[in-house]
Amino acid sequence: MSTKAAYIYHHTMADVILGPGHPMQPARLAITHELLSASGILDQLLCVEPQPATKAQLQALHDKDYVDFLFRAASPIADKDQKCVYLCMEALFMFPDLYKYYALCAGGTLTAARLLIRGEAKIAINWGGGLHHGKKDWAHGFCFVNDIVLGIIELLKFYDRVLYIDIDVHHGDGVEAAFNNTDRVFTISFHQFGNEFFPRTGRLEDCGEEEGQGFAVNVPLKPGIADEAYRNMFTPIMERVMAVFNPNAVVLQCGTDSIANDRLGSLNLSAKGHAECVAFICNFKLPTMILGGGGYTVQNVARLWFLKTAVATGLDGQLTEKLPANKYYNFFGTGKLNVPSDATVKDQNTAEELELIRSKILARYDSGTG
Ligand code: V1P
Ligand code: CA
Ligand code: ZN
Repeated sequence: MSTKAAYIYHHTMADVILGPGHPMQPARLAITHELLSASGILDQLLCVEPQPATKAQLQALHDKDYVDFLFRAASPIADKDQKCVYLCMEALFMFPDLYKYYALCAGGTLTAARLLIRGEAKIAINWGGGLHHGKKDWAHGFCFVNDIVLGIIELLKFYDRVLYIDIDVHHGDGVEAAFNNTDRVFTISFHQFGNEFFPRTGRLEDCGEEEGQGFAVNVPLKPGIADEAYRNMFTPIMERVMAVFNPNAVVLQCGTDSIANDRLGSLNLSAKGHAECVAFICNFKLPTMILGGGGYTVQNVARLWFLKTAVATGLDGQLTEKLPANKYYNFFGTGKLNVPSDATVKDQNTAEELELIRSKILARYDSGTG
């Protein structure tokens, strides 16, 4: 009997509002869920409701004082000086259920890790996770915890080598930093870079330190890259990384802010083009955790996470070009599943620049060692 893919979802997360005008809208989780339910795909998945991560579990990465602070951060008696130290810009966005919300993000990813470790699923999806900027003692870029680092620490109890791939438009700085000095986790991030684009890190030259030298890759891109050019970077680089690192498990952060017409990102992939990356990675048939992340045009996030769930679980043969009838139908504007690239957007990456980035990265692994 083949194992079902696991889908981790807690309905209370989708009701949270991070702040007035905040671009990150957890409602995208409920809309994705509705598409999965309306299409009948949900019934074919192992649906798991996560428990919130405990304080002890959060402390596998985060400092105890920071976790204690988060626990009381949204309360009116929270210390204002501590807010400045731990939250920086993020202090602007406090909401009553902050701790509960982020503990569930982390709990979902820890659940995904355990399902993979126990062999109860070969693919485990947590669209509520993917908070790649979180640091051990401060919040960054909407990420008050770093569920990904916690999930990878859990996987490392069982797997020797874990590959982390980040296709969010932003650099996966928190995950890279946490594993920068180890050869047991290989991190690779494809991201928009330049002109002070957040978080301004992730240079081509940054490739890990000490034991971890050669175990981090950064693929900096300029605005406007579309499917073909992105594929021509992603496929050969990932093939080489897979061959050289030979991971036992994979964690794929699937922020959808790399697709056309995102509110924060300026890349120009289609939904199908981004989902192809997921198909490519799942084809290696390794235990794979699939996480959310960014994505700020809510209808398109739901389209893409729905499509990616189907692709990752091998159920995409059941999709049509149209969205299934669903309760948010009017909100979608068009009934189409795909989000096409915007034909009016110019790719600011030249073919020569991309070739140089690709060849510099591949050349590091020519001898076959990491
Ligand atoms: O740009 C910044 C801060 C403000 N500058 C001084 C630095 N923050 C960004 C944060 C983006 C976070 C992305 C998270 C993820 O990678 C993973 C979940 O997708 C930012 C931006 C921006 N355009 O980069 N914050 C906001 N926009 C923002 C806009 C409106 C209201 C609140 C925040
Ligand atoms: Ca990225
Ligand atoms: Zn992002």
